[in-house]
This record gives sequence, structure tokens and C-alpha cells, in this order.
Amino acid sequence: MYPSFAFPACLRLLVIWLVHVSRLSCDACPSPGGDTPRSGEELTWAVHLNPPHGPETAEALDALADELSQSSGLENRGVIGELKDHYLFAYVGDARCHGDARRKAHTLFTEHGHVRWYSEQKLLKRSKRSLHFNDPKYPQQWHLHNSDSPGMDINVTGVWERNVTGVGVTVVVVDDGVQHTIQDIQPNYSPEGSYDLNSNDPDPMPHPDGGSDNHHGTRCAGEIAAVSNNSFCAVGVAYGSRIAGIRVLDGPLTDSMEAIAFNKHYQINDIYSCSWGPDDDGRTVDGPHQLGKAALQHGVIAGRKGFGSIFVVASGNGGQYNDNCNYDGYANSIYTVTIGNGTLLLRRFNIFYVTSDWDLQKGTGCTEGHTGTSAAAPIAAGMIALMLQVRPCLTWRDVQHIVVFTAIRYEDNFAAWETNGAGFSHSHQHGFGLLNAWKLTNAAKVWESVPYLASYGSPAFKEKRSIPLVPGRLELNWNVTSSDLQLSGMKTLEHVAVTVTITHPRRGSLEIRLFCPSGISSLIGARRSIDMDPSGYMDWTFSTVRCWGESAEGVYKLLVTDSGDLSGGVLNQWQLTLYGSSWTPMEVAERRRLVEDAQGGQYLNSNFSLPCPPGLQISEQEQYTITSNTLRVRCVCVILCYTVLYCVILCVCVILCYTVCVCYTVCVCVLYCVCDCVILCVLYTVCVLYCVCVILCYTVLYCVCDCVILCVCVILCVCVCYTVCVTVLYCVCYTVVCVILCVCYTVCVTVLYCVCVILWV
Ligand SMILES: *[C@@H]1O[C@H](CO)[C@@H](O)[C@H](O)[C@H]1NC(C)=O
Ligand SMILES: *[C@@H]1O[C@H](CO)[C@@H](O)[C@H](O)[C@H]1NC(C)=O
Ligand SMILES: *[C@@H]1O[C@H](CO)[C@@H](O)[C@H](O)[C@H]1NC(C)=O
Ligand SMILES: *[C@@H]1O[C@H](CO)[C@@H](O)[C@H](O)[C@H]1NC(C)=O
Ligand SMILES: *[C@@H]1O[C@H](CO)[C@@H](O)[C@H](O)[C@H]1NC(C)=O
Ligand SMILES: *[C@@H]1O[C@H](CO)[C@@H](O)[C@H](O)[C@H]1NC(C)=O
Ligand SMILES: [Ca+2]
Ligand SMILES: [Ca+2]
Repeated sequence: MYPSFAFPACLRLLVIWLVHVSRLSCDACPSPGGDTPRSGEELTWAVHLNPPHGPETAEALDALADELSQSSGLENRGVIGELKDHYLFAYVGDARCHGDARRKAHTLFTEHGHVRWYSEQKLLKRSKRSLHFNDPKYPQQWHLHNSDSPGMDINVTGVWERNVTGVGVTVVVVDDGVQHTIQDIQPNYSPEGSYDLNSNDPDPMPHPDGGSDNHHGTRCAGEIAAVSNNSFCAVGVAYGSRIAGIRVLDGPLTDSMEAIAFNKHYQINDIYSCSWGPDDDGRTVDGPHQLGKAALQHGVIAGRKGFGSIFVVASGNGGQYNDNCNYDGYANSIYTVTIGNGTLLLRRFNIFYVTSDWDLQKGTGCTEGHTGTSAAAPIAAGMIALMLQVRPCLTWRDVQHIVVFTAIRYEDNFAAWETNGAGFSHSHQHGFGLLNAWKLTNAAKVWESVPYLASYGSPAFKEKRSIPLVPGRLELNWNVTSSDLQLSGMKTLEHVAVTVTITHPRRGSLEIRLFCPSGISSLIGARRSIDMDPSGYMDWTFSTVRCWGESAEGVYKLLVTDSGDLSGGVLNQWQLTLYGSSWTPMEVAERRRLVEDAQGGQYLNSNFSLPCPPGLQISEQEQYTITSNTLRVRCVCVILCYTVLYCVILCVCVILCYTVCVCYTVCVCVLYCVCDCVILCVLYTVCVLYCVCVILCYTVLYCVCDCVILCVCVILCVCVCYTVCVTVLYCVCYTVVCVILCVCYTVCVTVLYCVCVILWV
């Protein structure tokens, strides 16, 4: 059997209210019908006094006013401004009896000899009207104004009336995206503070997705900063603030993506609203890993000009599994403000919040079905935005302190409240209690920064002590002495943390308690019946805020019990870490008084303001962390770079090569040409020479030949000629000879004949 309420001890606050209607009866003084004033209104009269005989001195008037006050039973509120003979009288009593009081006062003032004139003061209709919003769902936003059960809302309307609406403050919703185009968000949307880590672009617009509907971030954004009086949907808690979105939950989430989200635009974004965390299924023990932790720490040191980013996280909805926000490292971190909704209450009253919604898939831009602690964290973020408008230089620790100092203890059947040594009430169920915007802003107005964060770490005790089964228990002590604290100057506590390494075959059966020196105990590790994990706790840090404001000096006790049936648990190591400041317990008490005194609203009403240091100029540095996305981007970058480089190199190479080639070619060409030329020349010359020679030779030869031929020809010719000549000559000669011979013959013959004939004859 486990105790029914094994709940966390972290800085958890409630933002929930009962909606139960309890009408007051009015039997003492029956109301004179019709004119029943609403609670909160006060009956006051301005009275012009006619001083008694003698000098008209202030003393005489005061005495007269006091006398009137006594005889009428009304409270004398003193002179009205500079009107020295006008006094304000108020009826302080049951609102149900106003009718009666009004009649009595009327009779008294009319009959009194020294009252020259009187008038009942009406509430300024002007300021009343200013809060009549025309947003259709505003009447259903019970968490903003709850006239049925006053005290169960965040009491924000009075803050708005004083023009505190979050102006100048930016809240960022770290979630699955923010649809910034819908009417109720668009005018307040801050693109400068936004980013999309899932797609790595500056626009956190949610992606419509059949399986998991990505409307969560948009709804949270609406709760914080939905535009007021625009005739659409609802009104945000800090409707004057700017709202940004970081889309990170729509896809695989890595440690480094978380780290980037926690520091994204941290000089623009003041408050990070994270309505998510590890599975609160009653068995998970997880939290921010190395980078996430470092980012939270870096955020509170360097964010918001060095005043520190405010991280608001939901404590998870795991209450029904006996879960404990100490198993959630976000809720457990000293850098966060953790908001819970109080499982039991919400389950009983089935409360839904009205807020903006996306309209990407069937949505209308407005919903009435937003529930859970994820609905509570953004409301708290909105309230912190109101505080930061009032006093922009509050540090992250100032915000935590103010929350602790002003949370209202809330009684129900389930909460076991304990008051610690500094007078703060805390319950494991409801943390410090309900947040109240009025109290927060009034306290913020007069809040001067707490001293520096001081811390003390004990040595790491290597115990190796076995954890006995119940009724046995393992008890470990450490005495923190004043000399231990001297170095840091710590006097009072804020967070107290214990880091343990425990091996156990079934860690859900362990219960771990821490006792502060004052004796108050914190259940830092509750039994979780369904946590069967056999690996125990490896360097897990549990923390508590139950010792807030107490003196840091004294003996701390760690108590481990094992109520399971598997023995064998061993506590290997433990270490105590204290966080606090140099405030003395007296100074804490003094500050509590100051905050209490400011609750009348007198500082919020006036122009009063404490000086604020300007803060540091810190530039937003880009973080060199790797996520699957950045990896992807980086890959693309690398590929691109390589491509470009490659191209460039290629180009250069090509150009070089080309140049070289050209040069080479040119050279070669030139050389070749030259060579060619030379060769050509030589060749030519040779050729020419050769030719010439040849020609010459030939010519000569030819000539010679020719000559020879000629000669031969000539000779031949001559021969022929000769022959011809000879022939001709011969012929001629022959002919001539012949002729001559013939003739001679003939002549001789003839002569002979003739001679013969003559002789004969
Ligand atoms: C809201 O708008 C109406 C006009 O539509 C105006 O009369 C009213 O004063 C406005 N309320 C506030 C709070 O500004
Ligand atoms: C709520 O706010 C009003 C001012 O609007 C203030 O007078 C009242 O005291 C506040 N109530 C609580 C419980 O803080
Ligand atoms: C609030 O602001 C409005 C407009 O700026 C101004 O008229 C009004 O007087 C302010 N009210 C207070 C209480 O400061
Ligand atoms: C918060 O409210 C939701 C919705 O009613 C409920 O289911 C859940 O158990 C609650 N969680 C816590 C831790 O209060
Ligand atoms: C703790 O240490 C202080 C200083 O040494 C000593 O005075 C005190 O008695 C110790 N307390 C216990 C319980 O040992
Ligand atoms: C507030 O400041 C304004 C201008 O700075 C001034 O006019 C006004 O009188 C001041 N009001 C009060 C109550 O001091
Ligand atoms: Ca995008
Ligand atoms: Ca609206």
C-alpha cells in the first residue's frame, strides 16, 4: 500500500480554480431589492463639512470628521486631495447590508448640523466599461474572471485596468508550431523571436498532419496573448505582449535541438513557455541532457540582457500514476518555474479552457477544449509577462522568489500543507499554491533584486551502503557548517539538490526523503508502483524547494527506504548541493512584509517605480551544435561548399590547364612553327637548293643533253644535210655528169654518125 499522495517537491504552482457556486445568503440585513451591489464595490461618501464656530483650521476639521465618523460608524478616509474641507467616509461591512447603510447615512448626513453637502461616490463607470470585451468567448474564460467563486481565478482584471497587459514583453511558445496568421494572434505575433527548428526556417507555422494534430502550440499562444476586444474568440492573459513561436516538437527531438530552442533569440524572447516534457507515465526518469542543461544555464546567465530568460515548464499530467515531477529533469531544474494543474481537481471538475486554435484542419481559430497542465503553464507565462512589464529588470531568480512569496495556499482534501522555517507553505500536491496576477504584479513593482546566487556543494560521498527493506532504512547525514558556507556567503536556501547513484533491481520501490536543518522533510523520490526499471539511478539529481528562505547551516539528512520485495539496493554515491543567497532569514522576513504591504495596489496605481539597471548588451551568438536538421543542412552546406569548391578548383584547373594548354599549344605552335619554319626554311632551302641543284643539274644535264642532243641533232642535221647535200650534190653531179655524158655521147655519136655518114656517103 502506497501513500496516496506521493507528490513532488519542486517549484510547482497551481493555476486551477474550482468552479463551485456558493451563493451567500443575506439574512442579517435583507437587501432592499434590485440594487444589490456586487462584491468588491465599496460604499463611500464625499462630505463637505461646515466647520464649527471659530477659526477654520485643519485640526478643527479633522476633529469634526472624527466625531462624525464615530457617530455614524463610517470610516474616515481623510481629506479628498487638495479640497481641504471635503472628507471621504466609507462603509466597511458586509456588502449585503449596503441598502441599510445607505439609508442610515442619508438620514445622518441630512440631519447633521455641520454637513454642508454630501454625495455618495459612484464607481467610475469609465474604468468599468474598459473591461467589457467584445470577444465572444471572453465570458467563458473563467480562469480570467470568476464571479461565481471569486478567488478561483488568476485575478487579472484589476491588473489590466491599470494598463498592465504585458506591453514590451515577448513570450515564446516552444512547441509544435504557432499559426500566427489567425486573427487572435497575428497582431501580437513576433516574427523576430520565432524559429522553426524542425524545418530550419524562420517561420514556425504548424504543418497540418493527419496523425498528430499540431494545434497545441497555437492554443498555448492564444492563452498567453490572444488579442482582446477584436470580436473574435478569446482574450489572452497578457494580451498586450508579443508572442513568438519555436517549432521543435513536430519531428524527432534531439538534445541539441532542445538546447537551441532554449536559447533561440534570447535577447528578444523574455519568457519561454514549454508545455511538454518527458513521458510522465509513472516510469520514465528523464530530463534535459548535457546540452539542454547547458542551454538552460546559459539562458539564465546571458538571456534577457543578463537578467535571465524565464523558463516556464509544465509539471506534466502524470499525477494519476503517482508520478512526481522530480523524475522530470525539466521540472526538477533550478532554472525553471514549474506549473502543475492539480490532477485531482481537474478530474473532478472537468474544466476546459477557451483559447485560440489553428484553422489549418477543420479548426475554426477558436476552441473550448484545451486542458491539462499544458494549459496551465502558458497562463503562468502570461502572468510573468505582466510582472516583467511592471518591472523589466527582474532576474530569473527574482521571478522565482516573487512566485514563492505570493502564491496562495489552497486548501482541499488532498493537499497536506506544511509551513517551513521561513514561513512559506508548501504541499507536495500543489507546490506553493495558486498564482495570482494581482499579487505578482504588486510584488514585482516593489521588488529589488535578490543578491547573487550562491551555491555550496558537499564532497561526493562514496558510500556503497546497502539499502535494507522496510522497516529498515538507510540514513545519511551531512553537517554543513558556517565555515563551509563562508566562501560563497550563503545564508539562506533556495533550491536544495541531492545527486545520487543507486543500483536497485526495481527502482520504483524506493522512497527518498531529504530533511533540511529546520527539520522539514521533502519527499524528493516517491515510490512509483509501475516503475520496474532495473538500472536504478545513475547520477540523478533530485531537488526540493521546501526549504526556501530557511537558514542554510546545519545537518541535512538523506533517508532511503525500500518497500519492495526485492532486496539488493545499494547507494553507491551521494552529493548535496545547496543554492541560495546572502540574504539572512531576517532579510527574507523583511521582504515578505514589504510584499504584503504592497498588495493594496498603491504602488501599481501610482507612477512609483524603482530604478532599473539597463542590463548588458549581449549579442545573439549562433550555436554550433548538431541536430539531425542542422546535420542535414550542414551536409547540404558541405556538399554545396564542396561542389562550389570543386567547381572553382575545376574552373581554376581548367583555366590553368587551358592556359597552360594554350601556352603550351602556343609555345608548341610557335615552336612548331619556328621548327616548322626552320625545318621549312631548311627544307625549303634544301629543297630550293636541291631543286635549284636538281634544276640546275637537270638544266645543266638537260642543257648538256640538249646540247648533246642538239649537237647530235646538229650533227645529225649536218649529217643529213651533208648526206642530202652530198646526195643532192651527187645527184646533181651525177645528173650533170650524166647529162653531160649523154650530151657528149649523143654529140659524139651524132658527130661520129654524121662523120661516118659523110664518109660513107
Ligand atoms: C471594446 O470595443 C468596444 C467597441 O467595439 C468598446 O466600446 C469598448 O470600450 C472596448 N473595450 C475595451 C476594453 O477596450
Ligand atoms: C484581486 O484584485 C483586486 C484588484 O483588482 C484586489 O483588490 C484584490 O485584493 C485581489 N484579490 C486577491 C486575492 O489578490
Ligand atoms: C491606460 O492607457 C490609456 C491609453 O493609453 C489611458 O487613456 C489611461 O489613462 C491609462 N490608464 C491608467 C490607469 O494608466
Ligand atoms: C491535469 O489535467 C488533466 C486534464 O484534466 C488531467 O488529465 C491530468 O491528470 C492533470 N494532471 C496533473 C498533474 O494535475
Ligand atoms: C555541526 O558542525 C558544527 C561546527 O563544527 C558543530 O558546532 C555542530 O555541533 C555540528 N552539528 C552536529 C549535529 O554534529
Ligand atoms: C504620472 O506621471 C505623469 C507624467 O509623467 C503625470 O502627468 C501624472 O501626474 C503622474 N501621476 C501620478 C499619480 O503621480
Ligand atoms: Ca516552417
Ligand atoms: Ca480575441
